[in-house]
Amino acid sequence: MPTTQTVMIFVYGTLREGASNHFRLEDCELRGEAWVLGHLYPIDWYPALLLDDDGVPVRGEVYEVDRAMLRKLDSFEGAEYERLKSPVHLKDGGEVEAWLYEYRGEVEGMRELVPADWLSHEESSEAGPPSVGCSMATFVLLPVTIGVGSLALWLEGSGLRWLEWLAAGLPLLPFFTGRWARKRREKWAEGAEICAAVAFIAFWLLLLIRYLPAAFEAFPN
Ligand code: PCA
Repeated sequence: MPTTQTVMIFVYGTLREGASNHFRLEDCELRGEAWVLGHLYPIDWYPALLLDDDGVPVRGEVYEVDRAMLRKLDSFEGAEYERLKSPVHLKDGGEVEAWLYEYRGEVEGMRELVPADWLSHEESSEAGPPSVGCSMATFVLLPVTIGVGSLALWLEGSGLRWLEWLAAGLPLLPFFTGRWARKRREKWAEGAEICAAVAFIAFWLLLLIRYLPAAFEAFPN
């Protein structure tokens, strides 16, 4: 029977047990509490880590995850972070090589967190994850876009130009709300992006239905 290969990952921010994104690691095996040397900054409702041998111990946990989970986490963390391998010190002694997400953005002028423990910072601050507003908007906009598009097709030729313009412009909205959901790192961002893509595809299909017969009529052979 094929066994799934697992790798180790050190988490120090919202993925930690008790923090806002830990649900993403549910079912992954905890290898233990751990720390790396570096600096921790509160960027927003999530932190940044910069590795530095002259830094302070940044607290976190090591988990065992499979490759599929690693890919999911990569897509969630996005371009703001780079996943790299680093030596990590286990609290119970010993050192392991683990993946971690180092921040790639700007931290200049930002106050460093000392002690470098995101969990106690998240508990004591108001810095909760963003609401799911943009994702919700995208979910609602999907049926609205398809509905208005279909209505415009159905009432075609009735002289309702504004309805055609509305049908043409609406797919842009879920496209943007989906992008914003991702930018804000909302919990349902993946679902919102899928909805935005479906709205876009539906838009093109409606366009095809609308204009393809006319194109065939223009060029019958
Ligand atoms: N999530 C990753 C990196 C920063 C964040 O909020 C983590 O918890 O390790």
